[in-house]
Amino acid sequence: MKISIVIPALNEEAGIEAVLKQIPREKLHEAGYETEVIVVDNGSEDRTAEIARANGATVISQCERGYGNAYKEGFKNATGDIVVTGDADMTYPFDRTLELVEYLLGNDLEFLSTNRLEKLNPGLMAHIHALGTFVLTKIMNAFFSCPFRDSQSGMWIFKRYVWEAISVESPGMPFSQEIKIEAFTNGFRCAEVPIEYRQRVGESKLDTLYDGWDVFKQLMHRGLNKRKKKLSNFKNLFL
Ligand SMILES: Nc1nc2c(ncn2[C@@H]2O[C@H](COP(=O)(O)OP(=O)(O)OP(=O)(O)O)[C@@H](O)[C@H]2O)c(=O)[nH]1
Ligand SMILES: [Mg+2]
Repeated sequence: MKISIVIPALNEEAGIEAVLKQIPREKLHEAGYETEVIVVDNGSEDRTAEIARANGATVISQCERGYGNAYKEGFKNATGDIVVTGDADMTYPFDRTLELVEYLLGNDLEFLSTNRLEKLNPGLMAHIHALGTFVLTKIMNAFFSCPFRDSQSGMWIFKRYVWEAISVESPGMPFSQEIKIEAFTNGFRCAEVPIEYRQRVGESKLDTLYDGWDVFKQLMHRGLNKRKKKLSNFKNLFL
């Protein structure tokens, strides 16, 4: 069985080497998995691509900026049976890839997301981001009856055929909640597992106001559309 690890990166020269070194490729190999590591370089102006290549990753270029655009290009190039994702900034525990993959397979799951909030060390995420994530997650839960507790987590472990069966359009940060909504509402066997969220290396690319608004807008748009569709199935009849 083959695992594709897909990592979007925009100017992450400070963290990319440590992220790639954290992936337990030998341990995965010993456990019988073939691995490929794909770094999607999203138009970096620093040495991200060069460092990634030197550390054994296949580097793919996506010139069109955006977190979602980067993932779409990465998934298009992934050839594994299972895909594992995460940021290029040391916040996600890639060193636990084997356990996460075995959790997916052992529980007969198709899409496993991760929850950063349950074990969160309060110093590691800005209060505004933690609060924003909590509120956005509650809205997502209400609109789609989907029980994820961290709608914004960027580490997912899933069977690649799930990606081929769903339609995720967001070019930017809303991609993260959209992939979860799509996997869940299309009936795939989903679950969520708590992970340790770690100290970021390098500068954040997240624009709290712009990205927060973008994520909120996409959620409301999708949620209200779904509601409208449901209501349009109801006919007002007159005798
Ligand atoms: N925000 C953003 N991230 C991108 C883009 N292209 C690639 N990325 C990568 O996507 C990942 C997510 O961006 P981050 O800046 O870590 O956003 P975040 O995780 O919400 O914020 P932090 O908690 O500060 O890390 C990182 O690996 C980025 O390098 C882009 O256009 N915008
Ligand atoms: Mg990050």
